[in-house]
Amino acid sequence: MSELITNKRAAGFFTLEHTDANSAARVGHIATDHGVIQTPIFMPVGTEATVKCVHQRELLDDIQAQIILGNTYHLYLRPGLDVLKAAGGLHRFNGFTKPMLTDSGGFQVFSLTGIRKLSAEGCEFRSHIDGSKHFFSPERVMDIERTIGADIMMAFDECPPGTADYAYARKSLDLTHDWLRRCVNRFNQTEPEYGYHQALFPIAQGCVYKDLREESARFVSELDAEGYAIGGLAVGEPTEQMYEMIEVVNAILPQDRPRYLMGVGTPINILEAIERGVDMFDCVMPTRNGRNAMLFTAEGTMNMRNAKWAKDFSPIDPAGTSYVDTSYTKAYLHHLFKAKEFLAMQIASIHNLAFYLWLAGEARRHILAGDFVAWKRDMVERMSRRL
Ligand code: PRF
Repeated sequence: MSELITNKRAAGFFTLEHTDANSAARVGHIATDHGVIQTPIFMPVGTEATVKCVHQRELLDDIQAQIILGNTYHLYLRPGLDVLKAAGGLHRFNGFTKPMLTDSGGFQVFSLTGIRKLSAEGCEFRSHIDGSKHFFSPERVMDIERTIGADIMMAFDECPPGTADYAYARKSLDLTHDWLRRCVNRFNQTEPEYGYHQALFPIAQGCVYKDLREESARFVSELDAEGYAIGGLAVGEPTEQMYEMIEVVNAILPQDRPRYLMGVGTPINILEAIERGVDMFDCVMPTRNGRNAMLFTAEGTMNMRNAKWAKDFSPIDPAGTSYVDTSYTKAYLHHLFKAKEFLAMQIASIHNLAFYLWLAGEARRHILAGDFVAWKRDMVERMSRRL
């Protein structure tokens, strides 16, 4: 048994406002010292202390982001802890005044296949920037996340590939649970460095194996954390298995704490997961695919490099909520992508993020209105089209 997480806020961190009568979908809010987050929520990814191609003003006013992500691995390597500490933490450094969450590096470090060495103690890896050698232990990662100063810190875990066999998954889960115990101990021994509260979210793993997922969900639930994450999904396993594992884990996680599905996914994945009781999401898809000319809309996806848009002078997305949707035409955005203009990537990133935030907001509205399941069914069908 692990030590409980003791370094926690006295009053309510998460408030569950409403649960859908016809599904496991929920509406709630999370209170942080940098503001309130209304759930379900999508969190734009700001790996290197910026959401790529997007100004803070667009994030806050236009996209209506309520929380963004940072990455421990990247921020530790660059700008480095000395700079972040001198700045007074990540909020002061990048000027984002709303809540932030840092992923632990558990995922990034493990994508460095070939330049990492895993042991019970932690993970040695080489920097993708200059090849220098570094070591992440659970204790070190907690200390780094304290120095970065996000409102929500993620535990250090191992994320095995979706194709991992049972023996590997079993061994990996034991390691993740052992690291989690060590994260909790270090978290309890340390304090926030900048005077505001930091929450620690454990991550349930277990690949696609139901018994391991149940064991992990029970293990993390006993920590009495302020919130929980589901890791190790959308890493190469079939989508139906991902949905099944979400159901298995959410049946065990406490109802009164937020659940965060890490690194997921398409707009359809997000609605399916909301229906199964997930509250928080992050994914590089809206920004990465956007930079690659792919736009998500309520009526389906569009590849803006396609010649069919060359003379389409209709707005990018007449129903879109962002100013870019109605200020620019499809033909113009097509031209910008063909010309490799930076503005193309900016417009596409802003559009896609505004769409993801709109989608999460609409899900929230329909859960409260009691017609979420029917709305979701219709949206999944509409969004499946290729325009
Ligand atoms: N662990 C961590 N970060 C993550 C994941 C994980 O399993 C995933 C998996 N989809 C994305 N990001 N720490």
